[in-house]
Amino acid sequence: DSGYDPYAVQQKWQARWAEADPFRAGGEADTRPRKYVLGMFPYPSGDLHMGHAESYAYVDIVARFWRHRGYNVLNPIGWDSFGLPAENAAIQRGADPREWTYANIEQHKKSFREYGSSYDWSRILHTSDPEYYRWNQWLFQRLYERGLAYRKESPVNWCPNDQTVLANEQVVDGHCERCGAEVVKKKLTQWYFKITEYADRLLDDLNQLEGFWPQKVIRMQRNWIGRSVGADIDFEIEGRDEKVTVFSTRPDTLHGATFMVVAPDSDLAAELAAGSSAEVRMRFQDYLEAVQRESDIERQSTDRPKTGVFLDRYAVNPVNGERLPIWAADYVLADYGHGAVMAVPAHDQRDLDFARAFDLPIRVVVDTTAPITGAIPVIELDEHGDPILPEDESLDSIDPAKTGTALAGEGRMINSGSLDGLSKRNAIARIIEQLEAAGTGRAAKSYRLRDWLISRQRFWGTPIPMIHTQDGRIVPVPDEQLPLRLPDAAGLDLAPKGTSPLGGAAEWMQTVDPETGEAALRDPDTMDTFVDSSWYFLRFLSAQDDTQPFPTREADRWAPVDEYIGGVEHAILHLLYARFITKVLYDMGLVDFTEPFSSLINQGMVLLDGSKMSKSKGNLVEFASSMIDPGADAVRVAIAFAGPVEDDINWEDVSTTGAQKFLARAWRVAKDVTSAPDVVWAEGDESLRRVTHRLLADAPGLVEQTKFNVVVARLMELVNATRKAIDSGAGAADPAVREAAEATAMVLDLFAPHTAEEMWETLGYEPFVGLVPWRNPDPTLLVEESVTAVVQIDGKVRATLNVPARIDAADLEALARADERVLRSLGDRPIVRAIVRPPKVVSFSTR
Ligand code: ANZ
Repeated sequence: DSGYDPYAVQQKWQARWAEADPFRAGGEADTRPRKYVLGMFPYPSGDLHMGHAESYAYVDIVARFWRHRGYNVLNPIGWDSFGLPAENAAIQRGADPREWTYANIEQHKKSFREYGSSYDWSRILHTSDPEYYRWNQWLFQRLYERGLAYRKESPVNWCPNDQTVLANEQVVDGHCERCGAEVVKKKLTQWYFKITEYADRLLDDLNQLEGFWPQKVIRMQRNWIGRSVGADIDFEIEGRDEKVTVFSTRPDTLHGATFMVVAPDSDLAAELAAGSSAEVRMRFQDYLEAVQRESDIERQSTDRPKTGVFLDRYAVNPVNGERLPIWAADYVLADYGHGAVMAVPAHDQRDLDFARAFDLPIRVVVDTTAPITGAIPVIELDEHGDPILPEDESLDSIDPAKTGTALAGEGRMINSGSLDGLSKRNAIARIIEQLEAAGTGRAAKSYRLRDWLISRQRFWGTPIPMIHTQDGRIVPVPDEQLPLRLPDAAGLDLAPKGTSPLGGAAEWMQTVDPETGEAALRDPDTMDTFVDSSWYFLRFLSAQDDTQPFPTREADRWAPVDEYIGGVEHAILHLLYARFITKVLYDMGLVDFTEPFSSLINQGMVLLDGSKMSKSKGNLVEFASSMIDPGADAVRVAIAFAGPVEDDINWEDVSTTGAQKFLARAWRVAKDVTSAPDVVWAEGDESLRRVTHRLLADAPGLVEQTKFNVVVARLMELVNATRKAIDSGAGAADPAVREAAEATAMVLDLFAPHTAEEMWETLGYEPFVGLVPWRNPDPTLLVEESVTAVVQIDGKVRATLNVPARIDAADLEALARADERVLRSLGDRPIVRAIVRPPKVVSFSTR
C-alpha cells in the first residue's frame, strides 16, 4: 500500500545500467585519482550463496563510495573457473566440465546483475579460457627460466584399493576416507615453484601491511612461513665419511645433548640403518612402515607415547667429543631443518619424554633458578592484589629427570665449559662464534614454508607447457605455440587414479621436440588453480589483450589493488601465492610494487542455525532465491545492517522485512518532496539540516572504517527525522526536506542502489545518482549548540563562558579554572570548594 514496488524499481534500473554501462573505469584521459576495488573472484561451483551475497555487497559499498568521493574506480569481476568442482560434477553426472562451468558462470552473471553490483563489465575474465590460461603458461615459462619452477620426487598419499591419490583431508587415521583401506605413501615426480627462495621477503614485507590488513591474517602468514633463527651444527658420525648437520634454535644447549634423533622416513635414517646389524635393519624397517601410515599432525602431537628405534650408530659432539647414540623416532620430521636433531632432554620437552621412555641420560646445562640481570621479573598478584612471591627453588627441586618437565626458560649456563655463567642470548652468540671458528657450525635460519607443489593429476586445469624428449630432456613449449589448449574431455577417463587424465589423450600427448623435430611427449599434469588466482588482478587491467599478460603501464596506473575484499578462508594460501608471484613480477621489472593488495577486508561468515552454510549440511540459502521475496536492495541493506563486517552473521536474525520497510519509507520521502530542485539549500528546518549534514560529515570516515552498519543506522535516523519534518513542522515544501531526501538518495546508493536511483529521478534529476559527487557538509551546521555558563566566586559572577550544550562537569570545571578573568579575580587565593552544574553554573568558594 506504500506504492513502493521493489521489483519494478529493480528491473527498471538494471535495464538502464545495462544500457548505459555507467560503471566502466575511466581511461587514460581521466584525471581523477584512481581506486582499484576488488572482491575475491568466485568459483563457479554451483549457485552463489549468502556468503557471496555478503562479500559482494561489501565490495559494492566500497566501490560506490569511492565513486561518490570523486575517484576513478576500477571494480571488475571474473571467475576462478578451473578446478575440482567442475571435474567432480563431470565425473558424477557425466557432464562436460566445460559446459557445466560456463552454464554456472551465466547463472552467476545473472545474479550479480540482479544484485545491482556496479562492475566494469567490459573486463570479464574466466581463468578456464585459453585467452587467460595461456598467460599462466607464459608465467610458468618465466619461472622456469629463472630457476623458480623445478621437478622433484615427493611422497603423496595413495590408496592402493581405489588406486588414487588422496588429499591430506581424505586420509582419516591413516585410512582412506572412502574405502577404509590403509593409505600408503607413494613417490611421484611433480612440479614445484620455489617460493622458499622468497621466504624472507614474504615475511619481512608483512611489516608494510600492518594496519592495512587484519592482524589475524598477518599473524597467520607469519606462522605459515614460520622462520626460526638458530644454528646449523655438524656432527661427525662414526663409520661415515660425511658429517650430519642438525638445525637447532638452542645451540647454547649443545653441551646438554645426550643423543641424536633422525627422521625414520629420511634417506639418512635408511642409510644409517643399512650400515647396522641385520636385527637393527629389521626393527627399523618395521618401524618405518608404521610411521609411514601416520600423518604429520599425529607425529607432532605431544600427548602420545614416544616411539623409536636405536640404530646402534653414534655421533660425536663437536664441542666435547662425547659419543651420542643415534635413534630414529617419528617426532622428528624428514622435511624440517635437516631431518635430524641433537636431543637435549633437560631443556626440550619432546626430547625429555623420549629420554624418559628409553632411559637415556639427561643433563641440565641451564640453571633456570639463577637470576638474569636486567630481566624484570613478572610478579603475579593474588585475589587480594598482594604479590605472590616465588617459592624458594633449588635446581634439585626442578630436576627434569624427576619432574618430567623440561626447563625451557631463561637462566645461566652450567656444565658447559667456557659458556658457564652466560645468559641464553650471550651463550647463543658465543657458541655460534666458537662453532664458526672451528668450522663445525654456523648461524642459520629454518622455515616451515615448503616449496609450492603445483602439479595436479587432473583434467580441468592449465596444461603444464613442457615437453619430454626421447633422450630425457625436458624443454619448454615455445612461447609462440601458447596457448597449449586442453583437449576435449569427451572420451577421457577423468576419475582420479594417480596419473593425469591428459595422459589418456593419445593424440594430444604427441608432440615434437622443438629443438630436434623428433617425436616427443607432452607433460600430462595440469597446474594448481592457485596459480590462476595468483595474478588475475593484473589481468583485469587488459583482459582482452592477446599480446601480453598485462601492460606494465596499466599496472603502474591501477595496481596494487587498493581495497581487496573476501573471506578469511583465503588468509594463507591464496594471499601468500599472490604475494609471491607479485615479487617475482617485480624482480622481472614488470610491476613497480612488491605487495599486491594494499588493504584487505575480511568479512565474517553467514551462518544458519549458528553453523556454516554448506551444501553437504543441506542448509544452504541460495543467493538468487534469497532476492526473490524481499528484493535485492532489501537483502543488501539487511546484510550491511546486520553487524560489523568482520563478525559472523546468523541469517535467521537478519530482517529483510525490516530493511524493505525502511526502503519504502525512504522512497516515500522522495515522493512527498514538493519543493523544486533549484530551491535555496541554506534554508529551512535547522534541526533536520543538522541531521543531514552530520550524516554527510560522518559517513565517509565510517565507511573507511568499514562500519557500514552504523551508516545504515544513521540513514534510518535521517529518514525518520525527515518524515517527522514533513508531517509536522514546515511540511514537504521545506527546502530542508528536499535537502534531506537528496542526501538520503546519495548515501543510500551505497546500500540500495535501485531504490536510490529511483529516489533521485523522483527528485527531478537525471541518472545516475551512483555517479554524483559527495555533498560536502556545511561546517556551521556541525558545530554543536552552545550555551552560556556563569562562573561565580564566593557568590559573585566573575565570568561567563560559551560552552557546548552537552559539556560534562569535569570539562566545564577545567574551562572555568583556566579562564583569564577567573584567575585574575582569584589572585593567590586557593579554591577550597567547587560546585559544578553543567552546562550553566560553576561556583567556586575560597573560604
Ligand atoms: C636442540 C634444542 C634444545 C632444541 C632445546 C629446542 C630446545 P622450531 O622453533 O619449530 O623451529 N628440530 C629441528 N629439526 C627438527 C625436525 N626435523 N623435526 C622435529 N624437530 C626438529 O624448532 C626448532 C627446534 O626443533 C630445534 O632446536 C630442534 O630441537 C627441533 F632446549 O635443538 B632444538
